[in-house]
Parts: sequence; C-alpha cells; structure tokens
Amino acid sequence: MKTIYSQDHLLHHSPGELLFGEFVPAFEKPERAELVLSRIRQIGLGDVSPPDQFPLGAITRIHDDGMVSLLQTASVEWERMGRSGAAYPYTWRSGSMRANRVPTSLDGRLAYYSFDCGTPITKTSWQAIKSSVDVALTGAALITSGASAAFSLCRPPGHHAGADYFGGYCFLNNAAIATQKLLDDGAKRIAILDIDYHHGNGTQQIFYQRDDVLFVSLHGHPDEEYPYLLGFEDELGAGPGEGFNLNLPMRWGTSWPEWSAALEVGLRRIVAYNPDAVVVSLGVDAYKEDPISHFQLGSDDFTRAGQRIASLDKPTLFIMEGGYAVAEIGINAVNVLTGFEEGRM
Ligand code: Q9C
Ligand code: ZN
Repeated sequence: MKTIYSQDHLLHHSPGELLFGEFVPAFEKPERAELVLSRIRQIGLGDVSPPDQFPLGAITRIHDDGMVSLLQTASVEWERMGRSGAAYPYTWRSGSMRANRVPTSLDGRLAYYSFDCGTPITKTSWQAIKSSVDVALTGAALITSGASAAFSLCRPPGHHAGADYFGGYCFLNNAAIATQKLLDDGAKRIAILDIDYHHGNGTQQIFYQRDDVLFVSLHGHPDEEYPYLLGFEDELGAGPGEGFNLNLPMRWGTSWPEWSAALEVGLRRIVAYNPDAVVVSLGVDAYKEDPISHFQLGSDDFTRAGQRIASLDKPTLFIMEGGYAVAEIGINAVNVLTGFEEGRM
C-alpha cells in the first residue's frame, strides 16, 4: 500500500496543553508521524510519496471561511498584539451566548471558532495544517484513480474539527475533506469508520444531516471521556441523514472482546450501506499503554482490526488520527495496515 507523507507536519509543534489544571507538554507531537514513517520503511509497506497541493476550495467545501482564515493569520495577529508563544483561546462560546455574529477581535474569533485549550496555533502551524489536508486529498485521489487502498499519514489529526470549530489537536478535518473530494470526483456513498479512541465529533457534525456519508465511530463513552458532549448512542443523524450516524461508545477498560464486537456491529452497518469506498479514521489511542486513554487493546489487536476492515472488500483510504503511546505508535498504526493487506489476500 502506498503512503502519502509530508515533512511539513514538523512545522506544527504545540508548546503544551492545559490538562486537569496543569500545563503539560503536548501529547500530539512531531515524533508521532516520524515514528509511523520509520516503521513503514522498516517493514517495507510500500512507496512513500509527497502530497500534491490542492486549492483552498477543497477545504472550504467543508469548513467555514472565517475559521480557515483565522488559522492562517492568528499567529501573526497574536504577535502584532505584542504577545509571544502560540495563539491559545482564552474563552469559549457556549450555548446561551450569541452565535449570530462573529467577533472581530482575535481573542473573540479564537473563542468563537475553537472548543478546547489543547490546540494552539503557532507561527508555522498553518503550513503543517494545509499539508495534512493535502496528504489526505492526495490519498483520496489515489482511491479515485483505482487504488484499492492508500495510507494518508496526516499530522496534525482532524476528526475533532467541525465545520466551524477546531480543537482536540485538530484544525481541519482531513477525513471529511477527503470524503467530500471522493464524492465530488464521482463516488455516490462513502462510509467513514472512525476507530480513534475519542469520538469523531467533528466528522459526525459535518455529515450529520446527510445520507451520502455514513459515519460509524468506536470510542470512549462521553459520560467518561473527551469530548464529553457528543458521541452518545442516541445520536442517529437528522433529516435526510437520519439513520446514517452510528456511535458505539464503550466504557473505560474495554479490551478486544468487547471492542471487536462493536467493530463487527459497525462493519455490518457499513456492508448494509454498500459504499463506493471506505475512509478509516485511524487512531491507535485505544492501545493499552496510551497515556491519555483508557482502553486495553494490544498491538496484535490492531492487526486483527485491519484484517476485519479488509473483509469489507472496498477501496479503503486510511487517514492517521490520534495515538500518543509514541514508543509503539509505529507498530500499532502499521499493524492495522499490514493486517488489512493480509485480510485482502
Ligand atoms: N482526557 C485525538 O486523538 N485532551 N485527539 C484529552 C484527557 C484532548 C485527542 C484530555 C484529547 C484529544 C485526535
Ligand atoms: Zn483520539
């Protein structure tokens, strides 16, 4: 399987995040993608190619123009105000505040377009964010031209980013943008299977009212786990999208028997949908040693998951999302891909 990778991801390096009252080093760090890349080379998964560059229009198919320009200019505006370091939001909008008017100040726009304190914008973040989207879009183009599978080694990740908000280490929703590109290039139905430990709230929100995208997510139950406000099983989609959203939340401590049973439920739903292609939001933070997560998957379980995903027998675009146990991130992510290739034989 071919991998798409850009070293521009190195240009996004978060100075840190506020976690349970302490400012700590960022879990989402550049080594993550470097270690996945070196594992790909070590086992000889296949060619590694740079992305093509795509116009901003592919991004604004999914995201609000004002948010996209904030991501591009926030760090410059931040510095112009005499501040150092990265641009962090200071407040957030909540349900009872007015949302019919986008603030003009930098802090106001950061409040309006973001939802957490773990996703700062540095001076060079935009170049990394844009390259991550290009990596996803280049993978989508491979699938459109007939590849049976491709791996977009995206960083920063994307599945927490909604149409008009960023957060959860995610700025732009790589999987959603790639999905829209597959549809724009002729696909009729796309299924997104999100196996990252966290609920893909952004992807869910983007496609919630649509029936041309089925969203299936396996994740930590929002009663216990980030992002807390979305990912419950009664979120089924709305309007024309009703019935095209499937959440499979699980409790802390979940291990392979229960997790794989949920995967089978998700796979059956995807088979019934009969998509033209599958996009996998590939996070490996369900791993037992993950520092911020509470599932118990082992490295071999990721191989098994890849084998089971292969049984769908559809063109499949894997998009890198989370996973913070850096020592094993290469093994775990690539195990899904090699398991998939074994399952295809
Ligand atoms: N519960 C991705 O995996 N902080 N994002 C969680 C501890 C945010 C994870 C704090 C986690 C975001 C792409
Ligand atoms: Zn995650």
